[in-house]
Amino acid sequence: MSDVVAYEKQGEIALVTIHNPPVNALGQAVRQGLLDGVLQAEADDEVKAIVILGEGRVFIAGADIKEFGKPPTEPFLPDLCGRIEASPKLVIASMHGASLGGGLEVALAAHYRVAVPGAKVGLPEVHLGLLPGAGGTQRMPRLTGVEAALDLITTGRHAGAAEALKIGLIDRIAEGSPRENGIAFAKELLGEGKARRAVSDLPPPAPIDWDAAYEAVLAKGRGQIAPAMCVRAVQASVELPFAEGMKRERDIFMELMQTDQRKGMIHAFFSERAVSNLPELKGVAPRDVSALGVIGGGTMGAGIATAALLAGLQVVMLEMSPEAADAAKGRISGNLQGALKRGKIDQAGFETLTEKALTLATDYAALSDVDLVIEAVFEEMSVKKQVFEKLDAVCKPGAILASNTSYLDVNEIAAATKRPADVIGLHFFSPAHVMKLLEVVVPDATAPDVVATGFALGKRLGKICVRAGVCDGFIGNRILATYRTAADHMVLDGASPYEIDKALTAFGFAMGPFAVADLAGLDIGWAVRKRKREEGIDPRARTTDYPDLICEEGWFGQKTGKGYYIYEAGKRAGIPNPKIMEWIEAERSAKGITPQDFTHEQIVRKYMAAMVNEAAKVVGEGIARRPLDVDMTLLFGYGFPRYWGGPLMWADIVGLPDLLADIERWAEEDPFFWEPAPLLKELVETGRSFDDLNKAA
Ligand code: T1G
Repeated sequence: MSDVVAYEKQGEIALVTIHNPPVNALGQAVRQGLLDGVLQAEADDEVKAIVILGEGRVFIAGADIKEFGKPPTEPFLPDLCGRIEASPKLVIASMHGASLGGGLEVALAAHYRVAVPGAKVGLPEVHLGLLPGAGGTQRMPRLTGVEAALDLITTGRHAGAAEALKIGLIDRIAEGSPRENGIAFAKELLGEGKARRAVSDLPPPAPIDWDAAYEAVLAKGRGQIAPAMCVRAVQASVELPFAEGMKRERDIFMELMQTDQRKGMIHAFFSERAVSNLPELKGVAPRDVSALGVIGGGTMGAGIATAALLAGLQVVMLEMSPEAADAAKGRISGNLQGALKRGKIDQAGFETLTEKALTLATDYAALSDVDLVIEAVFEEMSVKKQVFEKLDAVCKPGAILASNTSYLDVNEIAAATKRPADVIGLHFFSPAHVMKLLEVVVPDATAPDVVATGFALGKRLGKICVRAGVCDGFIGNRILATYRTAADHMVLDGASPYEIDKALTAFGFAMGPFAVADLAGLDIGWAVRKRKREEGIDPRARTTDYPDLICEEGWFGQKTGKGYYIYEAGKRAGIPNPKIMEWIEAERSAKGITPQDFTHEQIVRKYMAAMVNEAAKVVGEGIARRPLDVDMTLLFGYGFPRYWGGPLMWADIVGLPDLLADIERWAEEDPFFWEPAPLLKELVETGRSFDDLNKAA
């Protein structure tokens, strides 16, 4: 047998065990080993049943995604599944951990399936821009019916063992090890004289209104095509004989394999794992963090405290008065109620977290023994410096002092302490217990193990951590400021905020920039504009006046019921606020601008070019380590459509030369805003892509 698949005989039962860490992915050697194992068992007359199982923490995580994009090698997975199913011996899959994608498809090719109680199953191929390509869309409906199959296949979600049993995906749940369960189930089936049961021989399920299902899934996918194509594959499982259904599935799979969305989503899959694998952290041990201090119990501080409590940390919440501390506790309890409702914690857990794990304090001395403190106080440098001076005085040696600032200079904050090596930025995104992005902002003096601790804490809180250098806005907010300005410029030049929002939701954003601003609160942008005016704005910068007029009316968006949109009570979607266009038209004429028409394509192109150009500057200056770091920041902090993989993967897909040419053309009119990024020019000159930089990092 191969070194990734072991063969063993226990009396009349053959055990074929995959051992391909870390997740038993079905690379070519594993597929060959499985085939050889089945053939070896079939050649042995004493063997009456074959058990397929996985060594390690999962059964099989699926096809080997690292093989995608390379020429397929035999045995092809669909053929292997067909061959397993055709075996004259009884084949049992004994599952544990994750059985996903091709892994579940191998199990569906078996005649019977047994799983441990904690097993998870799923066909998550849509998250890679694909569909199950080894019979999943043909076999699953025969076992579960169309509705349940479409739910799992089009969402890619995982189902637990109990649900899998209920819908007929597995036959048995057993408490033993996969090996024990497989042998016991095989003996039971043999003892009862059970026949082989090829799923493909089962009758096709009842049909549904396929076009309605297709349209509904397409609408839900917000531009993603794979989920809708899954409907057509499942439709084939009902309307065509099995072999023809398999061919239809294969054709759709190969079609999706060629799409940009498959490229973008696989880039996202590997990048969300690679983004926290930093060379400089290799071998650097993080400091232990079990008790966390949080200063400031407003929305951000309460969110951070909630995330820490849910991750099992002790939390000391410091506020300036007992009343403020109680208000903070109220916000945290409210957040935890949400976790309770979603089943993330039970009632006992809720009480433990709020009554035991959380300590309220109003005196800095309460922080003397915590391992790490995160301040989330008012975004004013003088206030931050006072806080850090006090922390420096009371916190134990080795305690890490972190700021949640979203743009202030963390070098300057560190310099206010005697322990700059222990100071770091941990920039959470609101709501901090929900948003997955954490920018780990690294000032010059910060010690490597403090950076490692920031990443370890972020991972423990379930975050996607991105290393950021120190600049105004770090990675995400700096890039946001630029593409948001591009939108404002387009408004001055003739596009309406509402057309821009529509164009970008059609591109794949959940919301356009103006609807997002209404959601976040227009006063936030107002404060940033005031700060930047105080700091001094380059006279070459094109500025817009109408946004301030909206705020001067006290219209801050959803929270005041009016902003770019008017929000009627109880309705999330607003209707355009007519006053806005009046102000915009007045400003255009005051500035002598003749409004031009913008197509949705032109809006997206300009908006994205601004995003890419600033992102290229952020990478070129070393604020972001690699292009993938920017992609993950925009995906997990700013709602960038995942099926593009991120703005710099989008740029690679659409082509850097033409993008640079557009930017250079726009720079002729506005050389200050559209100054081409040196890195973008260098990549175009050398014929490289942003992804080439990721691979070289
Ligand atoms: N192929 C290759 N590498 C994989 C992999 C896969 N399928 N799954 C995980 N890895 C790597 C991952 O990149 C990481 O590598 C390491 O394993 C640990 O992963 C024909 C076409 C199984 C739930 O989409 O959901 O089958 O960073 O950190 O948190 O129909 O991995 O250490 O170098 O995520 O314990 C369908 C994807 C494939 C499942 C475990 N299957 N994987 O989570 O570990 S397409 C999937 C996961 C397919 C067929 C189709 C998770 C996990 P590194 P990890 P984890």
